[in-house]
Amino acid sequence: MSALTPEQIEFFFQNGYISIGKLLEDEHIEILRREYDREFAAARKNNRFRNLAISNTDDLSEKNDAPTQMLQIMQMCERNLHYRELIYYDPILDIAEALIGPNIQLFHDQALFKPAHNGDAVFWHQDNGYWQCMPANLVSCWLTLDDADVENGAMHVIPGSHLRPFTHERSSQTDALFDIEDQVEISKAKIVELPAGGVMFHHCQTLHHTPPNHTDRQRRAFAIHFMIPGTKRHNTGEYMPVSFGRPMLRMHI
Ligand SMILES: O=C(O)CCC(=O)C(=O)O
Repeated sequence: MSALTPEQIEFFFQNGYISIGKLLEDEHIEILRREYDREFAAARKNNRFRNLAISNTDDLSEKNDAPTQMLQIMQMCERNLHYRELIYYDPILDIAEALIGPNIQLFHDQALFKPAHNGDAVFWHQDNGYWQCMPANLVSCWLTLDDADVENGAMHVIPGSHLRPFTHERSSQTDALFDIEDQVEISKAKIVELPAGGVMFHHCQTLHHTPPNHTDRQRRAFAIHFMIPGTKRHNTGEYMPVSFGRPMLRMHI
């Protein structure tokens, strides 16, 4: 039986996102919080994280020390067994299966941390503006370890924006993509507030952004990006298959 109702699946394909609400048990959330904090503490010592903060400098070498912080660890599943287990968590994969079918491969995962007080925004973008994948049918599970609301950095989406790609210009200095807010009909934005342990899914072309966190509450989030095997990625002028080395999460062949 599908993890989503036909109405939920239709909502996703019409709007490009769906909010599921709380999916993780409290004990599981506690373990993931502990491990998240441990990994960020270790990453800070070794400088094995990135600060995506956008508002201060275009120079990547200065970003990790920036006064505003939007911290990212890529591939938590390669650093931590609890996050390795999470990418195989059946209730999440069941939803992914309802959206992209029974063969599911990991594209990548990432921890996205907005510390209290100085957590920076993630500006408006489509994930596939960065990824350049084909077919453009990847889906992401965005999971929060803290209550996420409009004040501390909840997800904002533009319903229906997944139906076409938008042009993303790239910085020649840092390779980062520029904000495309000028192309976004912000009045159409929906805010997806979630409790700790809550998840939402979005399509890889859904325009989304998260605002800064000026509260005294941190906002710890984790995203898992799922693809179908055989997905290709634009690379130096042509589409090349994404590596078969990425973990196969479900296979029904
Ligand atoms: O966690 C955030 O603040 C942004 C997440 C995001 O942009 C994504 O999951 O694609």
